[in-house]
Amino acid sequence: MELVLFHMPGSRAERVRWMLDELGLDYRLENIDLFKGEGQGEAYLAIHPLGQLPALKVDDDVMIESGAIVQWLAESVPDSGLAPAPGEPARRAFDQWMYFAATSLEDPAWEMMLHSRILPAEQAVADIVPFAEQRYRRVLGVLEATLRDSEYLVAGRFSAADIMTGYILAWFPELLAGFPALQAYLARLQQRPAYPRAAA
Ligand SMILES: N[C@@H](CCC(=O)N[C@@H](CS)C(=O)NCC(=O)O)C(=O)O
Repeated sequence: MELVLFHMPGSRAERVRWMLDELGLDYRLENIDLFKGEGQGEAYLAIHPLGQLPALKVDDDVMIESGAIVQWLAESVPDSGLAPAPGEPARRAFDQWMYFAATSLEDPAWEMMLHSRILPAEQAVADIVPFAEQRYRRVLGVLEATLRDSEYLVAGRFSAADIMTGYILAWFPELLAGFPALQAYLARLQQRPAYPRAAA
């Protein structure tokens, strides 16, 4: 199976790179510089119709959406234990935290990111940031309570749900002050050899 990951350091493609490295799979990186507009070039739009990262080419097929890709990769190596099989009791928690990371956690974090660090001043709406931060802190509280008694989100062992979550937590490490279980959790994830060091 030939795998090509369309990637830029720091982008959501890091989730996929992290999973590929956890699984020890061979792949090629194709760098797309979003800041130079390469995402919206004709060549890349033929790969990803929104011009976003990541995209993973699997032989002649292309898959988009970081969460779906990470999950599919974990399931394609069942012995990895990085995704409980459908039907296993732990699968409920797995599905829950995968979606939680991609929606409840990522949405407010992305609003903060867009309006405080990415959009040019004339497009950024500064008033969005404190409200998004408030929502983000509530979500962090939920994760903190879950991780107080458990090293990882699903059945006490590392899984794709931790990749989805840890990648977002690394965007604003300063907001983890006051959430000691989350600080320890992120540090634990960052110690893994496969953790993508450019993600922060
Ligand atoms: N839900 C998508 C979001 C992809 C996404 O927004 N990627 C960003 C980079 S982290 C991007 O490509 N932004 C450029 C754009 O939207 O034009 C996923 O998780 O794959």
